[in-house]
Amino acid sequence: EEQVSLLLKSAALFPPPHGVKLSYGTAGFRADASLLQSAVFRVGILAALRSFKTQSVIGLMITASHNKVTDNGVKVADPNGGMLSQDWEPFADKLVNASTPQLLVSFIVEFIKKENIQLVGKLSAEVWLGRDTRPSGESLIEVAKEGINSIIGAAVLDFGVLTTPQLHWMIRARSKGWKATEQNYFEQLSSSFRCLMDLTPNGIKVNVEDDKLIVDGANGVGGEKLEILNSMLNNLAIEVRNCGNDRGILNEGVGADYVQKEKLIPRGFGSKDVGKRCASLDGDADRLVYFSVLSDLSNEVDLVDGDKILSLFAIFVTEQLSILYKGADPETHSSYQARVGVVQTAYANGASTDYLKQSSGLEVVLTPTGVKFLHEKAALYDIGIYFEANGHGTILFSDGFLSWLEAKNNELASISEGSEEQKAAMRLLAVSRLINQAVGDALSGLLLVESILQYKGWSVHKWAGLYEDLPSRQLKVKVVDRTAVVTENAQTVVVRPLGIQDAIIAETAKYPRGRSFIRPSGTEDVIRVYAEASTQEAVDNLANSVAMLVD
Ligand code: 16G
Ligand code: ZN
Repeated sequence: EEQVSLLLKSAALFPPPHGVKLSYGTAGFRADASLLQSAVFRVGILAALRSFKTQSVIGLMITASHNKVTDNGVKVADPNGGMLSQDWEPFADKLVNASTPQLLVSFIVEFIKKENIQLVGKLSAEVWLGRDTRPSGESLIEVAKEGINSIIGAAVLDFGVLTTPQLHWMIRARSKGWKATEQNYFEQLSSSFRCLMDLTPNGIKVNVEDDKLIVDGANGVGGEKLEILNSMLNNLAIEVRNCGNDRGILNEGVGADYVQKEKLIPRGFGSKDVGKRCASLDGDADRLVYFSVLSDLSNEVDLVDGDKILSLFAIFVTEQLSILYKGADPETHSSYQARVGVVQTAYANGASTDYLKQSSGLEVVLTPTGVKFLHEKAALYDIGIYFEANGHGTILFSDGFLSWLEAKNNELASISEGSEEQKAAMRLLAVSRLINQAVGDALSGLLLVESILQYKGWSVHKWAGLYEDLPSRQLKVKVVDRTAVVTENAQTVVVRPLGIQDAIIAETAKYPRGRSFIRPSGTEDVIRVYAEASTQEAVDNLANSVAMLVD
C-alpha cells in the first residue's frame, strides 16, 4: 500500500555503507559520522514506530558524547526519559543492518505485526529531536526527519542543539504531562537550586571572586547551556572556559572523559588555577567531574570523580533523612523508612565502595557498565543514587516516597513551620526537582554539588579528602574481535577465553590491594583493562601485565 511504497522510495535514498555492521550499544549507534546516514534514517523510522507503540512522545538524539568530533551517533529516549527499552535493541540492529530497502521493509512489517503496532486510525506519533554541536549533526538531523516522515502519521519537532540530558528531561516531563520546553528545564533547575541555597544554614556565603567555580565545557554544548543557566542564578559565580567558540576542538585535550581517564588538566587551565575549584563536562554534558590543579609544575589534577560526587550526594541525602526522622514522633507522625541504595560499576574506586559501606552503612550494588543497567537498579529504591566513576549519574526518587515527603512537608509546615525537620523535607523535595531523574546530567549535578558544598561549608579539598582513591590505571588493547571476551558478575569475571581469569587472579595476587578486570568496550573495538593497587607503580605493572594477557 501507500506506506510500503513510501518506505521503499525513501529508504533507497539512504543505502547502508558496504561492509559496516553497526550495533545498538550502550549509547546507541556510534561511528564515524560519514557512515551514519543510513543508520540515522532507520532509527528515525524506529523512533516513529516506538511512538506509535507507546502512544507517547519519543526522543531522538544525535551525539557521540565524549568521542572525537568526526564521530557521531544516534540514540532513542523512551517516554520515561530513559534509554530505549532493551527489548527493542535487537530490532534496532536488524533495521540498521538490513542490506536492501526490500529487506528493511519486510523487517518493519514483521515487527509491526509482532508488536501489534497500530499505524492506522486515530492514533498518531511524535518524535522530538536534539543534537550536540558536532558539525555533522545538522545534516544528520535532516536525515532523521526523513526517516520519521516516512512513517505516515508521525510528526517531528526539532529542538536544535541540546544537551543529551535536556532532551531526556523534556521527554520525561512531556510524558508526565508537565511543562516540557527547554525554558521549563532551565526554570526548574534554577528555581530548585535557589530554593536549596535559601535553605543553607548561616545564609549563603557571598561568592567572592576567588571562590568561583571554573568549568571546562569540553568545547561542546554544555558550556553555552551553562551560561544560560548561570544568567538565571544570582548566588553562584561560574566562569565557563572551553565553550567551543574560541576555535577549541570538541573533546580534544578537554572534557570530563579526558580529565577522568588521563588525570591531566584540560586545555585552557594552568598554573593560574592552582587550588581552585574546577569542573569538567563531557561533549554532550551528561558527565561531570570536579578537579583541582595540583601545582604549577605538573599537569596533574586532583580528581574528584563520579564516585566522590556519589559519596557527596549520599552523605547529603542520608543526613537530611535523619534530620527528618529525628523529629518524627511515632505517636503523631506517620513515619516512612525510605530505602536508600547506591549503585556503582566495577570501575568504582575500591576506596569509594569501602567508604560508602563503612561510613554510611549504605547498600551498595554493582552493575555492568552502561547507564541503562545502573538506572534500572537505582529505580528499585525509594532513593536510588547511581554513578559511574566517569561522572555519569543521578538520583532517583520513587513516586511513593515523593508523595509521602510532600504530605510530610505540608504537615510539618502547619505544625512546625521553619523547623529543622521541615527544612530537611524541603531540601529533599528541592533535590528531587533539581536533579535530572531521566538520566545523568552534568548541569543539574553541578548545581546540586555546589549547593551541598555551600550547605556543608566545604572546599573542594575537604570534599576530595573524604577518602583517598586507590591508585588506578586504565588501558585499552586494540583487538580484531572484542566479542571474544565474555564476562559475568557485573563484568568483574572473564568467562571466555578460558584461562584468562585465572591468570588475572594470579597477577592480582602479587599486589597489595590489587584488583583488576577486563571487559570489551561497548563503544570502540578495544578490550579495556582496569587495575588498582596500593601504589601507582604497582598498579601500572599490574595493568600492563593484564594487558599482555589480552594481546
Ligand atoms: C557509554 C555509556 C556510559 C559508559 C560508556 C562506557 C550510556 C548512555 N553511556 O558512553 O555509561 O560508561 O559507554 O564505554 O550508557 P566503553 O564501553 O567504551 O568502555
Ligand atoms: Zn556524554
